[in-house]
Amino acid sequence: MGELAAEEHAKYILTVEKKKDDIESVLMEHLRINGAYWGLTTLDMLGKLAAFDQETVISWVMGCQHDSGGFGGNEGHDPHLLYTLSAIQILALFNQIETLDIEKVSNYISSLQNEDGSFSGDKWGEIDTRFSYVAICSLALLKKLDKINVEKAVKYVISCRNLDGGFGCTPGAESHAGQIFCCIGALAITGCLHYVDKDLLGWWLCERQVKSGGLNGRPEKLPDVCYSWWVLSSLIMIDRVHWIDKEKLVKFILDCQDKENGGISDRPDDAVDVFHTYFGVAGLSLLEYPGLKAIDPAYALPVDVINRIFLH
Ligand code: GRG
Ligand code: ZN
Repeated sequence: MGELAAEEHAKYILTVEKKKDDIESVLMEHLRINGAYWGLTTLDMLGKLAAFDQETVISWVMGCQHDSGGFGGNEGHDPHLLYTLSAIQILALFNQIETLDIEKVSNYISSLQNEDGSFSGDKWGEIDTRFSYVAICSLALLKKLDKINVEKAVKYVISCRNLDGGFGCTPGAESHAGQIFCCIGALAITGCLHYVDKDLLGWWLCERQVKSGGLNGRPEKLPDVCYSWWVLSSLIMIDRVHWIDKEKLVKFILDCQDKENGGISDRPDDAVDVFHTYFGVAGLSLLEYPGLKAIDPAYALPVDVINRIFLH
């Protein structure tokens, strides 16, 4: 199986960032701020964030902010909660949260809470537990959770729990590992994990491991490196990570590397991308693979960054 090609992965991310006008970058233009968060967090886990020009990134991120206080996916794009969290996370990585007008950003986020406690992603109103997580994580990083009704927000998340122990995007929607990460993350950050049946959910989550060692996101689906993040972080938050075979999962992730040119793909022999490179490296970090910075399973930022924010 070999080892993690750490140098190659760092080089891959640095070159992707520079190739701003190839076809993939054009297609992903609206996702640039998300992509920047995934890439920069990966570099930090690999101990290579210093290789990046901090000032250019920060001024570009601040240029993505809209008058409303929210951030768009790129300069001139409409604001959305998903991009707002990525912007805050990037600033946190560089110890630059103070650059923000915290009042303005937190007012934008709290304006998107609905009467039932749920959150809309933007002014168009789509509701999803992803947005509950993003709002709660963002406000916690800004130390502004008091701007929302946390009790109602938690109640809404709990209302999306299913009989199988998992969570979906809205009440009654099918359990999916990605939504489970969002709901468990939101409950972890707000100190409400006691509402979760950890054994039942832990059982559903550890059943996601298939023969190859990889994890899928729902029953009968193919394994994918990204679930090494969505499933594993959830298992850690509910204290059930010892229910999966860690060694087999490490092997699956390492088998998805392009060892020559860097990058990690969703499954062995597929094309690599920045997102799955993050998920692979973050999964290995959660599995305590040597040489990687530890990542916080709820905030999706390196533990030293989280400690800098909350312990000082
Ligand atoms: C800061 C870590 C972090 C997250 C921000 C965007 C977000 C909040 C959370 C997304 C959670 C989510 C729903 C992830 C799932 C993504 C995914 C692989 C969806 C594909 O689902 P299917 O059902 O694919 O189309 P499968 O794998 O089931 O074939
Ligand atoms: Zn994936």
